[in-house]
Amino acid sequence: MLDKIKQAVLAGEMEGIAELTNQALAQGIEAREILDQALTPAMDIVGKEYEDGERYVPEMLISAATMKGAVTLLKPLLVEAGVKARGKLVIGTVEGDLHDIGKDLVAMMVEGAGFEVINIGTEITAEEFVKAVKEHKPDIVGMSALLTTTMIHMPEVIDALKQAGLRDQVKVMIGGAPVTQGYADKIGADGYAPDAASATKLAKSLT
Ligand code: B1M
Repeated sequence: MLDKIKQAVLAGEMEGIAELTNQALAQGIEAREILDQALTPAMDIVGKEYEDGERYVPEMLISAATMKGAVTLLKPLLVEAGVKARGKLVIGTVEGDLHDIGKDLVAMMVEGAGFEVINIGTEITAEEFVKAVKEHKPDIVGMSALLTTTMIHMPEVIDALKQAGLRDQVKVMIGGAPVTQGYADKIGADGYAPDAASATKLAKSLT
């Protein structure tokens, strides 16, 4: 059954995943086992295949959505069993930028890795990032930018976090097509990831 669930995520079988997950639970398989032995290993493979160029973005999105379908069913049971999220990520696209496909992919993959993810959307100003950090108290704040004209807002968010006295309490990770490791170093972010699979690894390493 666990292997069936793993294969369903790999194949992106969104329609069948809820039934399979419910069948597994009915057979007495624990939510934690489904997460650790089927869903997480499947997403690890998806991430690896994407990094190796064997899987493309749409296929990764479908697998991530399939995993999300199972996680939604398991979440209340995991909470009940006291399984803590691995960490909390607040993620948004910076001011003036409405690109969200990559950001949502990162959000889904990081959620798949066991994080609680609060996706605050697009065109998020520095003040709104600070407000979200105050409200949700995440371990990591993630910023995405797809335009050379909007990535310049990333250091403004870092400055606003400093001004609010919050910079020591959160790690900052950034990404998006025009963003580089050099830029992350320059603006004092804690990490940069070039794609969703690496973003998941980075989030794990930052918590
Ligand atoms: Co826009 N656009 N766009 N666009 N668009 C680009 C980015 C562009 C490169 C196209 C081009 O000219 N060749 C160009 C930017 C040029 C530049 O600044 N260097 C561009 C432009 C100019 C514009 C407009 C200004 C066009 C216009 O109106 N004149 C306009 C701006 C609107 C605005 O934001 N204010 C605009 C609008 C749009 C659409 C609305 C039509 C649409 C967005 C739809 C949406 O997102 N809901 C759109 C799209 C689709 C694109 C392209 C074609 C695709 C972007 C995408 O979704 N890629 C893009 C060209 C391209 O990239 N080929 C382009 C797929 C996605 C999975 O990859 O977003 O890179 P990506 O995310 C990756 C990584 O970057 C990383 O992981 C993701 C997954 O692997 N990553 C992170 C992303 N965020 C991360 C955060 C992390 C870590 C990793 O940590 C927090």
